[in-house]
Order: sequence, then C-alpha cells, then structure tokens
Amino acid sequence: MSATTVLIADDSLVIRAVVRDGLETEGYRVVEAVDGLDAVEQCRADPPDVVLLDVEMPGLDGYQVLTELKGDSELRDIPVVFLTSRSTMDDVVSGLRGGAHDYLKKPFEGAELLARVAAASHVKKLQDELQERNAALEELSRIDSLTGLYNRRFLDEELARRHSDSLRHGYPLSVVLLDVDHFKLVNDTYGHSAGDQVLRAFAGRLRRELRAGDVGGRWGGEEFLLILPHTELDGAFTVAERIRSATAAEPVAADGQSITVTVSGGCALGPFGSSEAMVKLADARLYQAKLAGRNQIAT
Ligand code: GH3
Ligand code: MG
Ligand code: MG
Ligand code: MG
Ligand code: MG
Repeated sequence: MSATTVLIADDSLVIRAVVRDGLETEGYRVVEAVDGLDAVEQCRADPPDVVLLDVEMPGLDGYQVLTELKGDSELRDIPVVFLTSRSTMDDVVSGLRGGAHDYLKKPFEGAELLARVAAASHVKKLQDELQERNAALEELSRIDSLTGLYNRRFLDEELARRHSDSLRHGYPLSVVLLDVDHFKLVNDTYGHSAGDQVLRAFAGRLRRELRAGDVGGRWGGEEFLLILPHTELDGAFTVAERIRSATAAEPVAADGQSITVTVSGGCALGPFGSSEAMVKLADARLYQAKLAGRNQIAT
C-alpha cells in the first residue's frame, strides 16, 4: 500500500517546513500548496488523503478552499483539518460547520498535529474501504451468479440506455435473443448440474465471440440476450450464426459426459418503439426459428 498523502496548504514557508518535517518522520508523503488556488488545483490533479488547511492565505482563503472541495464529488470525502491562528469559538464552529473534519490552533504541538492527522487519515481509509465495497457490491448486483455474465436487471437498464442513445444519435442497434434448444431434455437426460455446466460453457462461448462494445448476458433460464450497437441486421445475424454454428460443432464436457446442444436465435434491428418492443420482436423471430426446426437464426 502506498503512503498516506497529506497536502499542507499554507502561505507560510516556515509552517510548511515544520509540518513536512513532522509528518515525513512518521512516514507520510507530504505535498505543499503555497496558497488556496494552488491547493484546489493540486487536489484536482492528484487527490491527497488528508488536507491541512490554513485559513488566511492570499487569493482563495481556507473557507473558500473548503467550499470548493466540498462541492466536488471526487474531493468531498477528503478530510480537511484547519490549521490556523484564527481561533475564536466562531472561527472553530464555522470551520466545522463548513465540513472540516477537525481544527487545530496555531501555534500547535507536533504531537497533537500527528495525532489529529492520524485520526483524519483513519477516517479517510474507512471511507475508501466503504467506497470499494460499494463498487464491488454494485458490480455483483449486475452479474448472474451461475454464468458470470450480466444479469437480466443490468441488461434491461443497458438496453434502455442504448435504445435512447441510438435514437438520439441515429445509429443502428440490434438485439439477438438466443435460446438453448430442448434444454429441458438436457436436464432430464444428464441431470441439472450437467445442465448448469452446459450453460456455463455456453456463457464462455458468448464472452469469446462478442466484440468490444457488444454486450451479452443471461436474459433468464437458458435464454441469452445480445445488445449490438452500431450493428445492422446482417451483422447481428453474422454474430448469432457464428455462435450457433460453434455451439453445434463443439460438445461440452459436463459431469464426465460429452453433451452437444444447439441454440436458436432471433434478431431484431432498431431502434424503434421501445427497448421492450425490440426484445419482443427478437423473441417472435426466435419462436419462428424454433418452429422452423431449431438450430437456426431468424431475422
Ligand atoms: P425449446 O427448444 O423450445 O427452447 O425447449 P426447452 O426445453 O429448451 O424449453 P423449456 O422452456 O421447455 O425448458 C427450459 C428449461 O431450462 C427448463 C428449465 O428447468 C431449464 N433451466 C432454466 N434455468 C436453468 C438453470 O439455471 N440450470 C439448469 N440446469 N436448467 C435450467
Ligand atoms: Mg496564512
Ligand atoms: Mg421455452
Ligand atoms: Mg430452450
Ligand atoms: Mg427458453
């Protein structure tokens, strides 16, 4: 893990040097800003973990710097510790009300500075962990646990986004609905766990066949949806047909058995109507492919 970075923003060279000295001894990485504007710019360029902030500085003062940081969603969680000789109760209260994490009066004791920076840095670490956990949870909430592909929830949202984007920018958008043929028979013949492995293997194939920019996921059960932006119907057919023929050609090893499945597909070209209407058309064509004998793609 990299060192905790503390930005000291103070127009006094002496204060900056004293703070740097104390913090570096404790293993912090210290960067300096010579005034308020410099502090804001440095935070934007390379966000520190903690900001030590003087109040009286030329240009932007400390309160204004704090307002800037709190107004920036990327920077608002950085704990700010005021470091100032303005030490009336009003000063302290307005600093804290403005969103400062802490307030340290000049002249300060080195040991107290270190203790307060350590507390601020601890808060920042907890915040970072929380943020990482939230990001991981959000990622998980889009993923189908059996196949590792995007799930229905994400596909619904993503298709709605692509649908309106393709309407707005006037580019073609295709969707393909793929459905494993006679999958119930696979489960009945080889068992449910073998069926699961077949679905996983098919998901792996989808992942390999899709280009960057294409989105594929599990629509439900043994059905899979492809969202293909900037793709006409013949392009969608080509992708679907490649997946279909590879699936029919390569048996899957599952539970010590070699299982060959086929898939049928329906393609729809949009944008038109709604994203739901596009899937509905793809589903109607999928049904045609099933009726026509399965193991084929209908457009
Ligand atoms: P068709 O060719 O008309 O699509 O026939 P089918 O048997 O594939 O279609 P049907 O809708 O009758 O059956 C789908 C089967 O897929 C039934 C269901 O139990 C099975 N299935 C759905 N989700 C899963 C899963 O996660 N794992 C396994 N093993 N089977 C599943
Ligand atoms: Mg000053
Ligand atoms: Mg069915
Ligand atoms: Mg099926
Ligand atoms: Mg089905």
